[in-house]
Amino acid sequence: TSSLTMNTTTMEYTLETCLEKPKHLIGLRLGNYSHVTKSELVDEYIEMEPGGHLRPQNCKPGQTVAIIIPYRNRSSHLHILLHNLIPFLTRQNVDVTFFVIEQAGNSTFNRGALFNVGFLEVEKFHRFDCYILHDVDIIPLNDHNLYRCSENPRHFAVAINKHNYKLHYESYFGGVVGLIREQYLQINGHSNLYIGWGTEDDDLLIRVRNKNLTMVRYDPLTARYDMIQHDRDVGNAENPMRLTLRKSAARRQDVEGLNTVTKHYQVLDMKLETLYTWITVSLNNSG
Ligand code: UD2
Ligand code: MN
Repeated sequence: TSSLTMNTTTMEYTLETCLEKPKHLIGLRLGNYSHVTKSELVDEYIEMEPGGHLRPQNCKPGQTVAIIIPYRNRSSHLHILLHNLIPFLTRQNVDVTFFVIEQAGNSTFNRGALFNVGFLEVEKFHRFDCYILHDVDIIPLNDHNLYRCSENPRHFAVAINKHNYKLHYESYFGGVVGLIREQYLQINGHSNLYIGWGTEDDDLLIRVRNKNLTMVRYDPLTARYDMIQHDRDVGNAENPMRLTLRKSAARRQDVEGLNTVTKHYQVLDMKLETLYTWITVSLNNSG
């Protein structure tokens, strides 16, 4: 059902603003984990526009959303994620663009730095209202979990299968988070210093709280996810420095992060594909 209104002076139809909570949401469902190829996705989702842009056809969206996915060597997870997210976001009437930020080579993976790189590179296309920072392997199950930003930073991935659909711990901030552009700038993004697995998500919440921002969550039934089961990747070993680094999180916040990431990376390639904008970067994890 589209919501057209006619302006009786100009005799033109204008689209009405999308409802905050669309009527055709369906609630909790199982994820779809069947194997799917990139070309099958391209064939299935003809509504995708170059660079991975999806937008509501029947109403005017309230905000523009960028979904940033840190990535290396997880194509099957990426395809499953898109297979679930595209119909999910369509039902939610989200104006969204997908960005995959791929770390090149075999330097140790740095999830935090990749989000900072993603934010800066995405800004060159468009200043999105809302940035959703999304693991490649985690599937939202309830479309009442609205992929939008509000005045407070949101932790989306509250209840994950691997933690029996319960919040892992009170200050857990992993998996999927969302912030408006101004807030990501205000907190100076992620730390770039977490090289390898772990604790960069805790550091991010320390940054949020240190700027007196309040993190919000939906209830666990709404914010329910499945993480596709996987082993630890080669090149993403547990970071032995992670707990030491966390102790200085607040002190480092303003001097290290989004404002210093430019010295850590180079863009090697950028492609506007049907399903996403793909940005390949080399990271040097020193200093
Ligand atoms: C947990 C958190 C995650 C992050 C991580 C610690 C959940 C659901 N997720 O994930 O947010 O805090 O711990 O760093 O609790 N990736 C690649 N290729 C690689 C390595 C990583 O694409 O070789 C990306 C991918 O988007 C992946 C994410 O980094 O989802 C996190 O890595 P993980 O899934 O291996 O770590 P996990 O599940 O322990
Ligand atoms: Mn994972």
